[in-house]
Amino acid sequence: DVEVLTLGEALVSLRSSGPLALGGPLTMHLAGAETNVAIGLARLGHRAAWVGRVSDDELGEFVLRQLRAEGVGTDGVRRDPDRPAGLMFLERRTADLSRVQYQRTGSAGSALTCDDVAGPLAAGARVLHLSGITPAVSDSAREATVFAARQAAAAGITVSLDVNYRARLWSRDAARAVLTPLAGYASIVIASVDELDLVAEPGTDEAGVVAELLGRGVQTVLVKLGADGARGYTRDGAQHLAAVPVTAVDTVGAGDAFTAGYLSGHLDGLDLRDRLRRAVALGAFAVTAHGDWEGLPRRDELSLLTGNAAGTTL
Ligand code: KDG
Repeated sequence: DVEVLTLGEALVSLRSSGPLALGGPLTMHLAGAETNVAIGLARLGHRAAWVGRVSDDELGEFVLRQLRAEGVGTDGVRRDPDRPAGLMFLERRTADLSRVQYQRTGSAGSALTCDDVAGPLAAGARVLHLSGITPAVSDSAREATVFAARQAAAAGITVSLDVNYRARLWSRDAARAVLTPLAGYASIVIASVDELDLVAEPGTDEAGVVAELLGRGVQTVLVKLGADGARGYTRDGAQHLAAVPVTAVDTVGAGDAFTAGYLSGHLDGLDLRDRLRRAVALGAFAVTAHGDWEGLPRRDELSLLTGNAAGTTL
């Protein structure tokens, strides 16, 4: 039985080591916010499953192989014979600046439907994790996301929503119009500071957004602060946890790692502080390694960055 079910679009990410316009070698990785979360959870030994459509070609095969290798459940994955894989180019423009370019319009992943998610949802899970990226990729994916949230909430499944605003996919107003009602189904809402007013009235400050969400039945609001750690809010109060000091080489995927760590703590029955501790620990692992999820820890590695000073483990 599945502990965390998630759905969305998996992308093939092609990473450059220099300016894209100059060509040169690209390395191929699996990307996608929801698959990142599923992998983070599976690495820690949780039963995580991902639902989505992948292309019926070698790129779809690549996505499936990566997920299977990481122990993510793929029973609910559909192969789409008519549509290509969604691509994401990650251009390392300078050592300090990376740029994203998508080729995902009309992709297999964007063709997700309510019908694709109905079966896996009916099979049950403890948590359904959604991100604000999926409803941005197509009308049918938006309908599938809202359907999944509604079904899960009605079935007593804990719904987790990471706002994950992607400016290349939709405007803030379009996102707010979908994500604010969607948050009403969620028990856990995760956002960075600049995403908070996408689940509330525009211009609402952090305290106002938190009060509004808790008033609407959300149990926990998590605010990601990057190198400053994170804040967690429940009706019982607020907690701030500092980030783990590490050398960041690649921040892509850090938010998904944070979410995986938090959900892992939730599944393990930890209190808010210890959930946040695990969340920031996973965020630290993500930023210290290249790739969205490649550096995430197995359970026996959880204290690797926090236990001792950095250095060589002999
Ligand atoms: O969180 C990292 C993701 O942004 C990345 O893997 C790609 O899902 C992705 C997206 O749509 O931007």
